[in-house]
Amino acid sequence: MTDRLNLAITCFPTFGGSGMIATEIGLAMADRGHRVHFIARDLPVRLHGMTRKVIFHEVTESDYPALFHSGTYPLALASKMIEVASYERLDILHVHYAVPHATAAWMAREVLGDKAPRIVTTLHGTDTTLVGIDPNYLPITRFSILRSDAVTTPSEFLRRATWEGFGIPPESCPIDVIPNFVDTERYASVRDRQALHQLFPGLPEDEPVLVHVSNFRPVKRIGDVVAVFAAVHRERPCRLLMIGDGPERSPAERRLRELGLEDRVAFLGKQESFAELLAAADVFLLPSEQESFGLAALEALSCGIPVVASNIGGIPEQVDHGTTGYLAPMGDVEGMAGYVLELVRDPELWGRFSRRARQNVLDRFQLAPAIDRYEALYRRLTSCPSSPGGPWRPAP
Ligand code: GMT
Repeated sequence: MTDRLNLAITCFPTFGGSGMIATEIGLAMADRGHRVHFIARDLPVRLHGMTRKVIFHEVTESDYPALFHSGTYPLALASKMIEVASYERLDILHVHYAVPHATAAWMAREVLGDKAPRIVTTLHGTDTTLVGIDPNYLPITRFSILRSDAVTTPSEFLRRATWEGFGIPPESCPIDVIPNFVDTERYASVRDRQALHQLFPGLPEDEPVLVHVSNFRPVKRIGDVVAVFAAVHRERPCRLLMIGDGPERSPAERRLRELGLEDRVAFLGKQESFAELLAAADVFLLPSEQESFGLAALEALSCGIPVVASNIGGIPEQVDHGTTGYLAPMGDVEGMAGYVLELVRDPELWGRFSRRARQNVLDRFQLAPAIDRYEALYRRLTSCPSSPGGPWRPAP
């Protein structure tokens, strides 16, 4: 084994934290001299313009309509994994999001036998807390997690939720917590209100701008984002910036029209880059029902923007209540609105939160130490002898 690892990453190519983290890991590993492949349905969003650093393998499904009622993607993915692993002699296959990626990786390993790369599965949240534990997928997801050579989660919360949700005794599946990270240079605390003036023409200097970024799924409680904004606006005129898209966007736009607040809100849809907008805003809202980590909140904190969020999942592991943001019980929109008002009414308090938010990210959530940990994990696995035709960990 040479020092240079041959690594393949599988992730969802669309907008969303798991794909972003997977892409950043791949790019950082390439910067460290490793040979990096991506195996995915499409070029991951953050790889646009970066393709010369890595090798991209597109997964293509065949269309055979008379027979296939639904997607054969996991089979096509497993086949592509087998192909790439065989011809490229992969050391590591790192899959992000268990459903269906960990299962495709397990299928590939079965075919490859002792030529299989080591498989790392990073769980991201709904693959454990929602989709993975759905009885329609639970047995195969549980099995695929157990058959991975290593499993990681971005938070302590998700580690526990995985053991509990799948009924896995911790000793039969050690899980490494490697917190998500952020590029602190890209998400910097350079405040330029000018960035907001195009979106909100005539925006007064002292008018607060609240911001939310997500995939607008029901777990994000977009209705609560609107309700918090409306409650704050009653006391102190403000604006709301909504970045991302998904099924809850239209209902939110409808509700804002009913409230007569539509002119005070900008919906930007999916954006490839929005750091300068985050940095120019005042408070980030994340009233989610589920959040294994909440990467968007970390990006806001990195820009020095205090976060007001629900006190659930992995959020308290990165947002310190009363120090870098405020946490309230899920659904407590009045409480969250009260916290936003505290912050926007008191510039000194806001400044303290902002400085500590940035510092906390610099101290705990930088990219390089996280990449060190993934690299050490890969090395640990590749230095471990493989038991013939199976994982080196005890079988489930
Ligand atoms: O939030 C989502 O549904 C998207 C999902 C994803 O695949 O990107 O996000 C999950 O992974 C992110 C990256 O680790 C985490 O920051 C999010 O908290 C997590 N979402 C949930 O747990 C709901």
